Amino acid sequence: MKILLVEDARAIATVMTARLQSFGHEVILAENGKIAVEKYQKANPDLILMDIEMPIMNGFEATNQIREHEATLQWAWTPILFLTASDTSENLITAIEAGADDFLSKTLPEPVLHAKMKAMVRIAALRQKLSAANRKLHELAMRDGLTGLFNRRHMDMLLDAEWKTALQKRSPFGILLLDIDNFKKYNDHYGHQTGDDCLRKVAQALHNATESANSTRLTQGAFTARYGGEEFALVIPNASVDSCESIAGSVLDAVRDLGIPHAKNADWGIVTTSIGCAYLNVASDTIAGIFRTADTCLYRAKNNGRNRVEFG
Ligand code: GH3
Ligand code: MG
Ligand code: MG
Ligand code: MG
Repeated sequence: MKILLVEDARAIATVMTARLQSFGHEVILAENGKIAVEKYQKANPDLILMDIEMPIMNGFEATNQIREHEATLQWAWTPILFLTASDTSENLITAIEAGADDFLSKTLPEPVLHAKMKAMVRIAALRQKLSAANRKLHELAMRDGLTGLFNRRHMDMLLDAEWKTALQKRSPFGILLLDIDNFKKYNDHYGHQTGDDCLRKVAQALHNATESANSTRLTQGAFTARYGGEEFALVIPNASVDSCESIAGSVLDAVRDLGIPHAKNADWGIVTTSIGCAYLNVASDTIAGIFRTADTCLYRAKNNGRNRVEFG
């Protein structure tokens, strides 16, 4: 374990450090509460052993600050054990109320300290497993299972924040809605499994085109999502008209370039898409409004013969 030991008395710190190291732990030492808060943020320890009386900042205040910081993070919780001179019930109550999880007497016999640390290792291991599982769940919850793109729910969440910023800064905003042409016929002709493969490939091409636009700074922070069924959305915050047109063109080409055979797609013989592109010089009104415009443009692209982009 990585243990942050917070103790101002040098003699105690030296003895504790030597003991903890002899149990196989890494020890980071802080001489007061203020240094402890700084080192906690940098080192992300598995356990904090916290003295109470210290100069500059005492253990109670340091614990408060650490707990406040954890409250701003997801899945953050570091066990804090107070180090006390005597193990009275009054000390225990004060420690817990200050946000500590337990307390240890500084005069604990070495084997008892060893045993306590073994228990803390088990908690640390479980904590790591839990936060890994939570991160994985969090990641899964924002992705569409078939394509791996952001799902609609996550897109709506990101959009909310992007739209707020755009309204505040009066910055431009672009939305692309992309729909695969004659996809029902594709499914009917090639089967649903092949249809799913096609959706994955189109999603990947869309994602790659977006990433490439972001990395060449054509767009900044553009992202894609599966909007529903065989429809995808590309959100382009801070868009210029030129960047919207350019990315719409490259997405259209990227899907064509996949060259996925589609015998029932007019005379093209390959999978193509129709794209509706809505653009605002200055974000205003509601996010629903710009989506409605993109949808209208998409319908126009379909009505005008498919395999094209329409702007609005
Ligand atoms: P259009 O060119 O006008 O867009 O015609 P279309 O056939 O693509 O449009 P329509 O909305 O009639 O059909 C969409 C099809 O997309 C129907 C549905 O079976 C298919 N689809 C939606 N989601 C999935 C999916 O997850 N997997 C597969 N294989 N097909 C899907
Ligand atoms: Mg002290
Ligand atoms: Mg559709
Ligand atoms: Mg379609």
